[in-house]
Amino acid sequence: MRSLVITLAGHLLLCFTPEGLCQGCAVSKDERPLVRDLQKKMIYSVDPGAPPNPSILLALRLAQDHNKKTEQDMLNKLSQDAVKRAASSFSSGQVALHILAQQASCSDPRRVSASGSTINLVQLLEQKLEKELQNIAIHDNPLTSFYQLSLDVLALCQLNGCLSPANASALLSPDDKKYYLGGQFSVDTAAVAVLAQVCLLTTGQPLPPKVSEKIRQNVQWLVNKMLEKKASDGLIGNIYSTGLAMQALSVSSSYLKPRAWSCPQTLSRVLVAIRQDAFKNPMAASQILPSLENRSYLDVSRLNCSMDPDNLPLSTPRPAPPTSHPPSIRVMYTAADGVNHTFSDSIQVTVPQGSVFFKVMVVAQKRDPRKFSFTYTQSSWGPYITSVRGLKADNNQRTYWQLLSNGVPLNQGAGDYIVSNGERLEVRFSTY
Ligand code: B12
Repeated sequence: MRSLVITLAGHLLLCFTPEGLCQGCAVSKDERPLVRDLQKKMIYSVDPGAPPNPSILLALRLAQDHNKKTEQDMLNKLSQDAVKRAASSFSSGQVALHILAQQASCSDPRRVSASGSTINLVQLLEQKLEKELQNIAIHDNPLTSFYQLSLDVLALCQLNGCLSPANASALLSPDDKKYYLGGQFSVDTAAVAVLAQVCLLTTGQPLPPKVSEKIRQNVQWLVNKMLEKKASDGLIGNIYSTGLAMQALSVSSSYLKPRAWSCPQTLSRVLVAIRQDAFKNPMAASQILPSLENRSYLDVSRLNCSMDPDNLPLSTPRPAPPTSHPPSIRVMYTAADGVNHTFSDSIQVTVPQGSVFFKVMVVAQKRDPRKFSFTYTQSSWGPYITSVRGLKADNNQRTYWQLLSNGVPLNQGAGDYIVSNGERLEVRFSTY
């Protein structure tokens, strides 16, 4: 196919094909090694002991370069995990991500087989979404979050599952309670809600005019709110929401005023962050990768797996250099109940330089278990703190344990955030 391509500073700006205009931006040829490195990091990060992560396979499938064997192995593991966990421990959004990963691998999510059993993930998601809606009716709050509800609508839309566009448009309509977390507009949630609703507008049966008008209004509101969160350097929300925001904005160009957003500017800012290793966390890498390839989660049904090149050879990852004994640093650590104000305790903790927040919590717990004991669950992003001093986070009450440094909420988790000498760290029971 012939196309005319216009670039600025090596980034794709506009392209014209015989079919018309295709707009978007992707990394240049020179920057491609950065994308391949991210892919390899995601592949090497896979922990054989942990549940496989559908977001990683989804991102690898949306990439231009492939390692077919790795992707096939991941798909097999995901199918085994889905069959095992279908009955109990899946949240609705996890099922949705599994569906998208299967679909992106040209495997039918309605027939996922492993260990002699076959399950229908689309039907399972329909049931999970029903339970979410019941929880909203009772508690005025989903079982999970509007981020996951948006993933649910996106996956059911892509698979032509049982979903009324009118109900979906009401579910994802503008409402601060849905799109704000801890007083902050959640760009991540808005981005997935945009992808889901653009899917409703462009896939399947034509919609009744009133429904499509309502969906368009929803998308316009979300796009405007996301653009309000755009900083002068191109970031949208924070560095970890920018990838999803890029996906959303690139599929909603008809909702953008001229020059409202410069994709190449945002892409350049993201590439700086990649070079600074901001995407070490494989989940973060998986969410940024599609936008580097000018792809979005709406592309999962358009992939032609038989055309994939097998061009991403893997070498054995280099073992980390032996760490010399790092010097110690001291930080102040506080655990506080910021909701009912029943306790606020501080302790000075000594840890090796380069330690993460989680290490501080472990040391504090060891020194004074009565005040600093805590529990966590292992999530796709790493350890998620679920309780401190016996006080548990509760989704129906919209409470959680917030992480802060010098009074400012962190944009990384306890397993990733590297602490510095003299820092005041805090876990604060909060509402969102
Ligand atoms: C909803 C949400 C929350 C909710 C979770 C509860 C709920 N009602 O679902 C609340 C508001 C409580 C929350 C808290 C935090 N979050 Co949050 N959260 C999200 C969001 C929007 C969606 C997550 C989701 O549902 N994924 C889909 C499901 C299917 O995947 P899952 O893995 O099963 O999801 C679970 C985990 O992701 C976990 N979770 C949510 N946030 C975080 C953050 C970390 C670091 C970890 C380990 C786990 C975790 O809760 C999810 C539901 O059980 C993401 C956005 C994104 N881009 O992914 C941000 C996001 C993951 N959160 C983020 C952060 C930083 C946090 C906090 C550390 C903020 C803080 N300063 O305290 C805390 C976690 C502290 C802790 N206790 O360990 C960042 C992580 C970036 C990074 N590089 O690590 C993200 C990407 C947002 C962003 N753009 O900054 N979060």
